[in-house]
Amino acid sequence: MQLLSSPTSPFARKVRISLIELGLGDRVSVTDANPMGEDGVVAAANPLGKIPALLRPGERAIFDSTVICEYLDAIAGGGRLFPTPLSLRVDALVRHALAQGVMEAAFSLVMETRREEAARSAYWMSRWAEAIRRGLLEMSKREGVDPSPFDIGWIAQAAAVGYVEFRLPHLANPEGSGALSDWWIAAQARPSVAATRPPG
Ligand SMILES: N[C@@H](CCC(=O)N[C@@H](CS)C(=O)NCC(=O)O)C(=O)O
Repeated sequence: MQLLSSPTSPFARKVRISLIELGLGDRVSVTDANPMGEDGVVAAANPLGKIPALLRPGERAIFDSTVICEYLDAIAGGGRLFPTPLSLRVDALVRHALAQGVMEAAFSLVMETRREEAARSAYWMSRWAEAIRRGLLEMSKREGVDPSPFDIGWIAQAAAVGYVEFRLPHLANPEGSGALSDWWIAAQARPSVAATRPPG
């Protein structure tokens, strides 16, 4: 299988961390693909034109990042990233939803700041920045400085926090988020998180 990815995409990082956590690194090759490129490679795999996408020989490609992670969890035996007991599953999925929302707001904000100044929406930029601030504060309220198992919620949280730190460092440590900084220091010591750091 082949993962269309990029070293800076937080959504792709979520999948790359999952691959390592599940021990599936040797079943999937990771290929850099530019969703903004004109070569049509990404759109051929995902009509939405987004990465990550997982190409499977002779079978339909899988997107988006959450579906890929659920598929990988299943082929690794199931129940590790997406726990089966309902209360654990819902807890992991809500943490995942929070982190995914922070990634989406952060990605939108980064893309908006790349537009010409006159074309930018101050309203949306401030709304996304607020969502990131509240999202990080909510993460810092959650228990899990030593999260075990490292489920899909913690994996997404690592990808989200890492992306904000990488692209929007001025938003990365809102006042009152000290517990999240502690969590992030511990999370970065995991081989899966360390190996997928964005470049630079
Ligand atoms: N919901 C998707 C989001 C993926 C996404 O937005 N990827 C970005 C790269 S970080 C992308 O390909 N954007 C291209 C676009 O929005 O046209 C997922 O979780 O996989």
